[in-house]
Amino acid sequence: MAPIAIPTSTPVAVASKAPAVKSPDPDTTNGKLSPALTAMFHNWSTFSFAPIRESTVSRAMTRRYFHDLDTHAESDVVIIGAGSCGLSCAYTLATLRPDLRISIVEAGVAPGGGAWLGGQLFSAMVMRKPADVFLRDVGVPFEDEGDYVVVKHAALFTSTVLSRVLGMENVKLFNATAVEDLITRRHHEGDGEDGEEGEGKIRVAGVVTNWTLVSMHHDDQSCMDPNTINAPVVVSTTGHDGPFGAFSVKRLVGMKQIEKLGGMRGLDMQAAEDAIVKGTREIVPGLIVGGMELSEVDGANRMGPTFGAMVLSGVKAAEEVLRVFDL
Ligand code: 48N
Repeated sequence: MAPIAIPTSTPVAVASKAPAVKSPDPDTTNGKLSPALTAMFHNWSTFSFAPIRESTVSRAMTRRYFHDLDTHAESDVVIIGAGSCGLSCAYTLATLRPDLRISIVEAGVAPGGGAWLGGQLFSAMVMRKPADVFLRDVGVPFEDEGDYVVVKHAALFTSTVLSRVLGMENVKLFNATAVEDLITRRHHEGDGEDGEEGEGKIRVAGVVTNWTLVSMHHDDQSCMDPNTINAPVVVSTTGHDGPFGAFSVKRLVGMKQIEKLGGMRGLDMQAAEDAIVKGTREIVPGLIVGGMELSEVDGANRMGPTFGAMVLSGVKAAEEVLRVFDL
């Protein structure tokens, strides 16, 4: 068999660095510290914190946390996974619908998923256009390289989206908390896809949660029952790898709601990103899947170290939620 002709790759001229597109100036004091902070310099000998009792700190944390647990026990939307897709969905949805009560459940202590670095531990993050539209909306500065843009450090993207999302009144992040199952209802509305009775078909109606450390030790501890969050719509963006990767779609196979997973295919940037964004959808009633978790159910290619599909899949997932709500 003739050897495969490998196209001789001509070195790509490095595009001249366009000036970084600056996000709107944050409300700094134009590079100066406030007078109150400046006054601290050289006055440490007389410095002292206001008095406090330990129980005051404990109550300040627990009172708020249990109030949030109580309030969000009934949420309008739960987003599983605070990676680049889940956070982009949360930003879009919470911006469009500040009336919706949105819970984000993230297994890691640190939200952000795989978006703290660009690829192979390099720090710059690449996004193909038109994903720069999202960066402008959120206010993430980037260098414009023509068909793609570069955020100088992936953590700049993730921390900016995180700060926007966490600053929104209608969003609560429950991190270090794993979704370890889905709340379901029998879905009797009409026939199933292939004409059977609705028997066996389910509608997702919320999530089952536990502290992640507990979820990871069910095999070596006696039963440690979970908690729950009811919600009519769940968005699952749990990624394709990691200890809980592709969580919800694997659960759907276990519940016989989908026959089997398509399994993520090899890396093909060009094919993968369009497929993930266009394929973001409601997989079973009440459950929308986006980001790299979708590659596992659809058998889409992976795209490697480019994140445009993650943010725009999050935007599309938000649109799918609104479609369900506006039904
Ligand atoms: O960043 P990920 O893993 O997932 P996405 O889809 O937001 O972004 C994927 C992206 O980082 C890539 O993989 C890039 C583009 N590479 C592609 C390639 O070809 O390699 O975030 C998922 C988040 C993580 O923070 C997990 O901790 C969390 O979801 N998570 C969960 N949180 C709560 N409960 C669970 N059961 C659960 N499972 C995962």
